[in-house]
Amino acid sequence: MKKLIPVGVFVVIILGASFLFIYNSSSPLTPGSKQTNESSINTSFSNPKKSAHYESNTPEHGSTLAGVPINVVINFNFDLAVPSDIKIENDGKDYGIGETEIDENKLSMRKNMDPNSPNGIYTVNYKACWPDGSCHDGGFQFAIDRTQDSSYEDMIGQNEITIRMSEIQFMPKNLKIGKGTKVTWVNNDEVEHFVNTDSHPAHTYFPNQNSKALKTGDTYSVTFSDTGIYLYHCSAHADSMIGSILVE
Ligand SMILES: [Cu+2]
Repeated sequence: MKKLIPVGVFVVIILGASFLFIYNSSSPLTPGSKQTNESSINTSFSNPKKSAHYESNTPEHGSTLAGVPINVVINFNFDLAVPSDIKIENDGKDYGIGETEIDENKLSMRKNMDPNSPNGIYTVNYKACWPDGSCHDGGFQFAIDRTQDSSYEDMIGQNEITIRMSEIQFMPKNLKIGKGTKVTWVNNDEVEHFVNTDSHPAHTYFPNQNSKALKTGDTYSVTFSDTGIYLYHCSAHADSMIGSILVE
């Protein structure tokens, strides 16, 4: 009789552990409490689920964007292989366009997004697969809320605009431009700056927007020919020197 008690406790622990395991593997995103303020939509995000070899993604988990991202990009530290896949859903509808693409260096995969995607919370579920044929799941969320563009400087109608890099800031930091606008960054600081597309340090969201080191007086230009939001930063000051361009 004495021996039965420890055995009973053992059985309960095993049952409890199996239940937790099943619960976790059947729900890709567990309810979370990350909240963002100043948004007209209810942005309450689930906790992200990170797969093996995951590094970062753009848009970032829990971010609320003033426009539609041109694509969703997820970065890894291991070679991706088919059939890796990204799904971008809102209210049960898929807003991804075309096939999931694996970048040439095999460390990132991306899916283009419908430029007419409505405001709301988007859930990204992905399957990352490796050369040995195994796959792992992951997921995260972001929101689109076009009313957030009120904090963007409206420069629509100008064919060429300049962003100054001054006092370790992009000035203006957030701006709205029309399709086909040429944007030129100029470094007015004594220290070196960079223009790098998010995330840091993968710089994969919009690979055409990555400069070399810019010394005092150096310039760098990009012409934006597609609508959407372009999230970027300076990789020398990645925590504080961030900017965003909304192309309409
Ligand atoms: Cu900088």
